Amino acid sequence: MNNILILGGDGYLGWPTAMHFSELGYDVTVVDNYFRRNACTELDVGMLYPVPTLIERAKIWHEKTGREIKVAIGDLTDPEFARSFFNGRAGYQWAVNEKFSGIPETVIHYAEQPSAPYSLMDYKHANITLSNNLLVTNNLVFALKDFSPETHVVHVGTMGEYGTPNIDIEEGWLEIEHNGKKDTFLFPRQASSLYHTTKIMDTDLFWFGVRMWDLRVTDLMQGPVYGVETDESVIDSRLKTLFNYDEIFGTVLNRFITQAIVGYPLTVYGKGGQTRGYLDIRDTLQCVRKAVENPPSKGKLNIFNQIMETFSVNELAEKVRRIGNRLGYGVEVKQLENPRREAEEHYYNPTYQGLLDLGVEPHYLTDESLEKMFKLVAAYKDNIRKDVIFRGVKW
Ligand code: USQ
Repeated sequence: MNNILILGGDGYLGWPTAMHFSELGYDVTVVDNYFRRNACTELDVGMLYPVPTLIERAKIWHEKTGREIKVAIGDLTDPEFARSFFNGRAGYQWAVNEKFSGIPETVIHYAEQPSAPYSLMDYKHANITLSNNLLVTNNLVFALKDFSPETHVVHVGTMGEYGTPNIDIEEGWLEIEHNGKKDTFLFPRQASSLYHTTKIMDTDLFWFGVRMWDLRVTDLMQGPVYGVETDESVIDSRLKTLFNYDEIFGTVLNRFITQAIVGYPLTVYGKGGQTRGYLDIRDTLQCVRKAVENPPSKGKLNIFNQIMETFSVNELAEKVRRIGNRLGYGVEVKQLENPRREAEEHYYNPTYQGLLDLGVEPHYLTDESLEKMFKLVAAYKDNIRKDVIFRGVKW
């Protein structure tokens, strides 16, 4: 069976992805340097519940399913470590399990600092974001060029690469006619954080590798993800993915649900007209699976917009207020001065047909799915720390 290497396999999306492909019968190896856990400790932002280490999680997975997920702990900004997965010396001294599975046919790349506020806390965190994200991607591009140009990379980019332009957003590319001649280019990008800017630069690095060295890359422009449970995590509560609700690492809907449960007024930033494309964590897994199963030919960069429906922040707050009140929480909504610099009222019309055409079946944000999330988070109510919900990282 196809062998898959998951970079960033300990993260919010990385671990559920690892279990998903393992369950499908793929030979899965995960790599991580525990950046997210360490950053949460450094910033003292807390998580909803403690999560076993990656090595412990792989053991639990093995006990429960008989399947093996191989684990390597190490830093992919170190080029030798990154290259070791492609030159036959896989993860050498960092390897926890004995045998690696040879050169991967597919790499899923999540090994990035994923938070906009983190990237703008100060120049140090900006530098960490730039150096981690760009070096990991560049090390990967060179490892592929030097050892394994056939390997397909599925990279998780972000809808934030496009920003909020006053024109319809296409899937990755735009045909431009200029002075009577036409050509197709990457859709114009203009990010509103340094984190999002690194994702633009990732796309440029991959596009360069595709043009120069005939690499095969799929870039998934993903919107904010919500949710906790996936089909594979329900078998044991210790397999649940990590859940942040703090200002730095929590995404907006996960935050709002947590806030509603502890009676913290929902933190709508500014006018709340900021509109984004959202998706359920289970749909991330479906989309990544479809991307893996449909690799581009050599020298081609496929780009898909990975969202299932769009909402403004006000619409999300209203849904959470309504469902929260129905469940007996007295939910308040409060508009805060926006700590971010972003358009608060804008046109937003992205295309997102490509993954649906490949067969993805969306889990929409229904009252039932919201209620389920409420119940899941409420089980950990006593762990929720109000002091981490809003500290006001500004830019
Ligand atoms: N927002 C609020 N109140 C909050 C938190 C956020 O109004 O308490 C607003 C933000 O100002 C923003 C929107 O909600 O307009 C989304 O914020 P977010 O923190 O959920 O998402 P974002 O910072 O854009 O980043 C997240 C992930 C990132 C991913 C991105 C997809 O952290 O890794 O790339 O979503 S996208 O937004 O499409 O760029």
